[in-house]
Amino acid sequence: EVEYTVASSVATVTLARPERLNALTSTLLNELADSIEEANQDEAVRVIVLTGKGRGFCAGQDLKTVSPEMDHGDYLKSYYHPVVRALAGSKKPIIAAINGVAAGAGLSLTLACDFRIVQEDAKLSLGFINIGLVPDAGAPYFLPRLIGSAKALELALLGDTITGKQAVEFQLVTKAVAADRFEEEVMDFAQQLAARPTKVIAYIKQLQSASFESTLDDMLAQEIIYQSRAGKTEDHQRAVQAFLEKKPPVFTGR
Ligand code: LHQ
Repeated sequence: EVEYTVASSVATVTLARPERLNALTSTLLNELADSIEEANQDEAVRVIVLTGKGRGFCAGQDLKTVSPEMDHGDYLKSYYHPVVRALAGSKKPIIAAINGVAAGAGLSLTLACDFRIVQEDAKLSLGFINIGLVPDAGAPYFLPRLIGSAKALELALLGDTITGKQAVEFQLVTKAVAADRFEEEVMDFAQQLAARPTKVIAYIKQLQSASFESTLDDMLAQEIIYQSRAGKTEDHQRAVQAFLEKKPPVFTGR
């Protein structure tokens, strides 16, 4: 239910139940967590793209699998949280390529990624409230951090659908792109990231992820640790050399 390919340093992880708008099942979520981990482990991979097969990105949990006997909390813990942790804990940059509708937990998963590129006319909805549920799959953590408390509450309580274009105004996404240019723009963006100093990207992500739970003293201590590591990378040392020789830097990720 998940397709996985690697080409030119980019791993593409594709949600693949197009007949159900890639609605999420326990099998799909297990495969998704495994694919993200595989990309994280593979040294040939420098960027991860998460996308959906067919006309949509993801319609959230497959509501055909939901029953009154099910404990939603247990389900989250078993199937969603490993995916959220794999995405949020990834040392490699992850781009959510939102190729169409993203609803419920489908939208939540994109919030745990580093970048969201969306089709202009895609429909985005937190939607949980429309079926009497609270936002989950990391959304209560990520959404207020991304767009601020008032806007996050607005999306969660109204459950409104917004277009990709409107999502840019909400600062919910990195950019919105016309459907006919979408795949090309995503791959260009991924290639640009793949050509950056991959180790240092990991350090930047780790450093920033500590920010909101830390004091200034904590963060100054953390920047000492990470800049010390960055200073020892081959990419940094070669880039300084290239600068002094008035050449463009070439980053190998080491
Ligand atoms: C679907 C779904 C779907 C099954 C479309 N399931 N079939 C939940 C519970 C427990 C624990 C953990 O957490 C969660 C997390 C959640 O994600 S809850 C939120 C679940 N998702 C939703 O409430 C969204 C429901 N779907 C929709 O509102 C619409 O389908 C959207 C806005 C996604 C797409 O609208 P359209 O583009 O108009 O497409 P459509 O509605 O015609 O859907 C196409 C087909 O896919 C259709 O089947 P059919 O046999 O009639 O062609 C839908 O029934 C099916 N489908 N979403 N989540």
